[in-house]
Amino acid sequence: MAIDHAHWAAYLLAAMDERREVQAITKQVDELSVDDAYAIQAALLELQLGRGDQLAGAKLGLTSVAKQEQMGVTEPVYGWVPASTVLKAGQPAQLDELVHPRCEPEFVFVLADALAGPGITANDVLDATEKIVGGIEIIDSRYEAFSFTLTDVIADNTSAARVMIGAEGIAPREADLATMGCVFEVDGAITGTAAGAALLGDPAACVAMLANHLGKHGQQLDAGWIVMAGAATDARPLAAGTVATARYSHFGTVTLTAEQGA
Ligand code: OOG
Ligand code: MG
Repeated sequence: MAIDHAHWAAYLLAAMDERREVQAITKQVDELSVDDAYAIQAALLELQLGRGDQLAGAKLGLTSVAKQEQMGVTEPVYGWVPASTVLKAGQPAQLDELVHPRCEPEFVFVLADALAGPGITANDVLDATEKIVGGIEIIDSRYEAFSFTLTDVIADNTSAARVMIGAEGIAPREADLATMGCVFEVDGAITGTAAGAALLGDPAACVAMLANHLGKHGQQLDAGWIVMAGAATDARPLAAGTVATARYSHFGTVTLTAEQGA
């Protein structure tokens, strides 16, 4: 039977709004193709933009072995960053707005120019990049037990929930992206360490892959957007009082805290 994209988009938006887990879509339909999953993701974004949100950027996910092994999904995925999900520096995450959040460090590209695939290379990405900064993303799968297949997580906008971007950045060719490092600490304990090369060998190549993926759908990465290249370590639970710190070799330290909320 044909997949009703609008239905599943509304299903996921309700889970987000009501902060509750829902059953994975693939447990309820015979087959969910990658194209159907991106169509649901697009319909979900339309619903969010339709009530006044704006696009602040895009993201890759599952671009590192650490993440692929943690989630049991072995292909990269792409999603959107609504402006309402970008936290200001120092702004605590409110747990009452989230389902079962996790946090992870991100290398983030800030684009000076648009990137429209096909044919975009890592070099093109560097040419179009204003700066690269460090960040921490909060992912919050809307699915039960944070468990999903490839197409489920695509439909769910790749678990995107919040992101905090650090203030310190570097020019795109100021450092070797493969060896730039990140130490991720949660409540003072080091939970992961990684270099840029953890992201399919080159974070800029990941961004190129995203531009080329969007090109196939007649879309592009816009000037001024932030683009997350994907977490280089596995994600950690974010509970009330958690302090997550990502210490980067080139972008200083990004600290995220979580509060229970109202
Ligand atoms: C999917 C989103 C993955 C990343 O950086 O790998 C992601 C998930 O793990 O829930 O954002
Ligand atoms: Mg991520």
